[in-house]
Amino acid sequence: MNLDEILKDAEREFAAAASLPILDQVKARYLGKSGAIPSQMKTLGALPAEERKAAGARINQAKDQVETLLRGRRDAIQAAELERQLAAESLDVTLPGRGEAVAGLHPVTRTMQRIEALFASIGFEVADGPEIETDFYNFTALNIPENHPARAMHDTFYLEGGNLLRTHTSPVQVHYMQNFMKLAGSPQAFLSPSGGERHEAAISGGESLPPIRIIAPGRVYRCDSDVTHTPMFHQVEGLWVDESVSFADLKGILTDFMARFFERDNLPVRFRPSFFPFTEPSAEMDIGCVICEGAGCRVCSHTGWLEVLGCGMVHPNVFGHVGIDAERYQGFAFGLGVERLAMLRYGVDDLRLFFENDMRFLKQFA
Ligand code: 2U9
Repeated sequence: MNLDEILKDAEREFAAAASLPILDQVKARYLGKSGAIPSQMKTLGALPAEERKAAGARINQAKDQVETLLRGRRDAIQAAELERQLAAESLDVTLPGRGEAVAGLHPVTRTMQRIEALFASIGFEVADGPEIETDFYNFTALNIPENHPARAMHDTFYLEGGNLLRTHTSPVQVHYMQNFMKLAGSPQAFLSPSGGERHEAAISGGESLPPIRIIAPGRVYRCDSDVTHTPMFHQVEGLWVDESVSFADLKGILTDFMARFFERDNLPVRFRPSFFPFTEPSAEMDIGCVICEGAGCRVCSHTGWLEVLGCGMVHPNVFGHVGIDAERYQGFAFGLGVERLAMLRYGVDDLRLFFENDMRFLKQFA
């Protein structure tokens, strides 16, 4: 084959190569070890010496031409590929946006944060503690001795080894008071057990203890599941201990809290006598129905009243378990269910909605 034919064939084959891998195959046929151009080189040896130089120069010239053709075709293929890619990835910045999905907090979290903010505004500190507890912290320290019927009432989840899932957040306050008393007797500067307020000197002998003013929000567990009960729910409990805390303080603080929580200036309230092992006296607090304003509806069972929390003065036996002198200090405590308050505030009529994670429900609170 003469060089002109080789060049013509190369031009045609390069032009037909549609992609870089195919182009490489064509290149091998012309410039590869046993390709057309090196094969021509090998024929030089058979030529008479005086013709060899000129023939060699012609073959080199043909090789340069093949390489130029190859480069040209490679550039063209690469440019076409880039063009295709740019067209595929093109972005029309004039199109209307799809909109950002807005994240939101779960209504129970929002309710808990609202409760925390309202109590923080009157000087309560937020305390927390473990969800796995011992019998002592969940029951005994709260004046619920072994074999007391109240233990059965709590439908406790027991764990292997004897620990349990806390049935209320009250153990948090027990831990807090124990740590508080440990710090009160320590010779270093006195920090509150959750690291909040700072009291410069250690408390000794006849000096007064600083007040304890805490709320304990968190998950609690009871082996109970039906339309109005879930095995896990949320509580906020509160505790105020000082030398002269009275039932009147309890009524004032809780009445004001409910009015602010439900944004009602003159929210009717009433306290009914009740029983809890950890408080004496104990009471249940009702508010005027926030759904029907007291007229009577399905939510308040046509009574005009809604039960919203339990409360009372801390039982002296509870103080005894944490080493606080019940002769000198008094305190009030309360406990409420967060889901219940969330249902009343948002007008949700089915507790189970809080646990299903249906976006159509949750989106309404974003
Ligand atoms: C300490 C001492 C006393 C917390 C209290 C209640 C009354 C109460 C219920 C409300 C609805 C639980 O979620 S619920 O089912 N709670 O009625 N809780 S007094 O008393 C305490 C806590 C800690 C050291």
